[in-house]
Amino acid sequence: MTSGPKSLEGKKYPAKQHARNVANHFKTKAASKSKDAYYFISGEDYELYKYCDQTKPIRQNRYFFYLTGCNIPGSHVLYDSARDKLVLYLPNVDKEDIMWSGLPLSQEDALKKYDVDEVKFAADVQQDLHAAGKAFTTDINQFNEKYKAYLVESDEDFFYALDESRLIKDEYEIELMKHASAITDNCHLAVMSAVPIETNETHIHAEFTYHAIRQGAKNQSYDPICCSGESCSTLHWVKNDGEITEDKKSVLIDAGAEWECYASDVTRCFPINGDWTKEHLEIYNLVLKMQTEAYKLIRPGVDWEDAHLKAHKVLIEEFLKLGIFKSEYSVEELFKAKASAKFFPHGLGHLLGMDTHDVGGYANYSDPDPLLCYLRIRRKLQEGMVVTNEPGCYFSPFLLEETLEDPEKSKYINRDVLDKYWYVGGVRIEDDVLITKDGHEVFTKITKDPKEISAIVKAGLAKGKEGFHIVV
Ligand SMILES: [Mn+2]
Repeated sequence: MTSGPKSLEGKKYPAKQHARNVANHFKTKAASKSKDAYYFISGEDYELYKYCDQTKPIRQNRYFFYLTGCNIPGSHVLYDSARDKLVLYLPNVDKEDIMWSGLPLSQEDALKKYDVDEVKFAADVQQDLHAAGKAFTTDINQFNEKYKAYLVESDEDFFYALDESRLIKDEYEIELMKHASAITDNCHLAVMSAVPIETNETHIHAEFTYHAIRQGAKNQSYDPICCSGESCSTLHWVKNDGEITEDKKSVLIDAGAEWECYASDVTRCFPINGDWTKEHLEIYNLVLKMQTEAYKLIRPGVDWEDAHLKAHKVLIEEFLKLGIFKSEYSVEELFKAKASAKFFPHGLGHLLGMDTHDVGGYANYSDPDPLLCYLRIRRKLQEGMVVTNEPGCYFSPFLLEETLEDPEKSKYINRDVLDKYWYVGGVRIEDDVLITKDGHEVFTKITKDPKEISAIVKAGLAKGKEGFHIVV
């Protein structure tokens, strides 16, 4: 699977339609400002490390990619909305570069490859911008500074138009994201299957990225989060260096491969020796129920907050059944007291696209409500959005310290029951979900059934260390 999805063969990334979508949103938001407007965005370019002739890794500017589908460093794009004309500017051809890096893409081939009306070179940018007069851009930076006399940066309405366009994924983007998810499924399966050679969190990180690169995905959507035991309670644990000793019992891996600048973001948990402990399985099933109940609400028109708060209610109900919350309190009382906030401190999910936490969610991190302040989508769901459904439940001494020390907050909790769960650390289950006309479609196919997971881990263990090639 080192080449792209078959369904996209012979098709172009729909850059022209993206430019039109931006223009439509811009018109609706700011009619006079957007009239006959030009948009100009510079892509990322090579930069050297200080005192060194080595280049920094490049992550393409997402707004530039959205309007071109082009990953060539040093390119620019200009859209003339009045004439509906999209021009891609490739970097000037430099003979010395050819010696080191080989022949660049020709103008003719670029025109065949990209969905643009014309392909020019960077040397033409100045005169074209001069003819345009003014052009909206995202920001003035090191790649477009020499054109700043022509550029209008950081316009709120222009950003709004870009972000509202990126919010709704078209068929081409959906195929890229499904492909990223399929690669990620295989990587998670590989990680679950290779426990004999995973005696440190680093090995899990290695196994995941190795299998992503083998499938042609050279970039990860974000730094993989690989934890075991109590480190599973740290939401963005990226040290990934803990020894995975038998006593830790639980593993959590949150990682996703990227395909052509499009992300996947998936979390799975499994027991180290294939056998779930009682407490680990109880929390796993609880989180699975949170996710299942949230799925029942995931369709166009539903407020994301409602799905998120539903997941909190499920956590409260299950904590009452497990005895972690005292049975003298009702679900409603516990919900009003926001007693679940520190056990499920993040949001149910976020938008997913070119960015892992994609644009257009309008989070409100200063919301005083502890149940909502980290929720990254504060709007109704619409067809064509891609979101993650990722409830979690954590036993973090750091997060719970204040709750346990405050009698008003700790009165809901049976401390002796809670104490049995610290070693689990945390459980999160995360899948990538497209909002469809009538409901949703889940991209991620890797199993989350605890019995199947157990069987996969055990089959790997049965192979023993000798079944794998490892460098010690
Ligand atoms: Mn996520």
